[in-house]
Amino acid sequence: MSVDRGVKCAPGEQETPESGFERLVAAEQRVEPRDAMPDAYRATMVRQIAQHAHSEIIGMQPEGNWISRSPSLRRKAILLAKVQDEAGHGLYLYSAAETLGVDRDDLTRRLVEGRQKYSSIFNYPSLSYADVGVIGWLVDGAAICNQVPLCRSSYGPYARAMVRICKEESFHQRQGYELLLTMMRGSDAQREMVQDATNRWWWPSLMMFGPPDTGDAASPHGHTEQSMRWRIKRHTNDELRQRFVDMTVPQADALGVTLPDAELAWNAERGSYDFGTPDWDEFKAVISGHGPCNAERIAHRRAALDDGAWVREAAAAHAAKVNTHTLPLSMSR
Ligand code: BYC
Repeated sequence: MSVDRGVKCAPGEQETPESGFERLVAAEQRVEPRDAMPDAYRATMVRQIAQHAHSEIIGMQPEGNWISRSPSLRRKAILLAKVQDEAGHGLYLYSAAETLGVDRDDLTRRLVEGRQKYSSIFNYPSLSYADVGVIGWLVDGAAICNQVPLCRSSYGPYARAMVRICKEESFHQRQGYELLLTMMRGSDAQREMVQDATNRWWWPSLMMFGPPDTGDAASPHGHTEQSMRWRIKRHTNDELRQRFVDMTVPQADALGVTLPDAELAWNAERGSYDFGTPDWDEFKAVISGHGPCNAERIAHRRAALDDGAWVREAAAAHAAKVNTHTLPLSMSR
């Protein structure tokens, strides 16, 4: 399909699918499913959106672990709603991926067979109820930092899905912080639980932003440069990581917890916090399947897929029956 959203090529210039795509992106217009796009752009979008969708679905597990052991009915209702929101995010994202010509079932197979990644953060265990609060505060906080710029991502269906997801993530972050404030006003044992959870989730939260932009731990086949040219990504991984640290340090102070980094210090010259280096060897191990919970997370997802097969078959059979009854004869064959 040719590109015609008021983005015209120069007089005398011959329009090609490639130049149409480039002009669209340069003009900050959205690329829509029927627009011509380079195969590599399509493959990058499928990879990123699928990885994101898988993260939302696998991300239900660490918190879902605590639903039946919530300390009150109110906390249970809040957590249940939050985990359901993550399922919804997964569904928006799989739908966005499907606009690129891939199939959700196939993406799920690629996940359970270890052929597609999901966020490193969900391969850590949630050991106490304070983890529910810290996941909301730090993990959703990092997600917001990373995802707000994606609302301006060049691929239209992804950018639009991100607008709604970010609104819900902001709400999630506040519920986590509110839970932690309540625990910090409680007993010494509760304050210790919050500090312990903060100690365990801080460094993995910094790793969510991906490998560093430069240095030995940078990815040898990193995507940032190309993705920034295509306006999929708007900032590098390190820029967003810094933004997250700057945003979170005052929140930790207000809460009364210590972030587990001896190198954390305000740098007046840069107008930002200096901070230590995450353990990039650990990150590499986690994203290549060797984190503390990788096997458990995938086994759980695979079991849910197998256990739900009869539901999907029944739903498909029902849909076929309803369509046969309601569509005109010419359309029902
Ligand atoms: N974990 O060149 P890079 C949530 C991989 S859900 C695993 O920087 P890119 C939430 C990367 O895929 C949070 N793998 O890549 C849900 C690449 O792999 P390949 C999920 C990672 O794509 C429930 C290689 O490392 N958010 O918030 O330009 C409850 C090189 O990296 C990770 C999203 O998915 C990682 N952390 O940038 C609560 C956001 N980081 O190709 C909360 C959308 C990197 O070598 N995604 N890799 O196999 C993005 O913004 C980007 O894809 C990333 C990575 C910034 C994550």
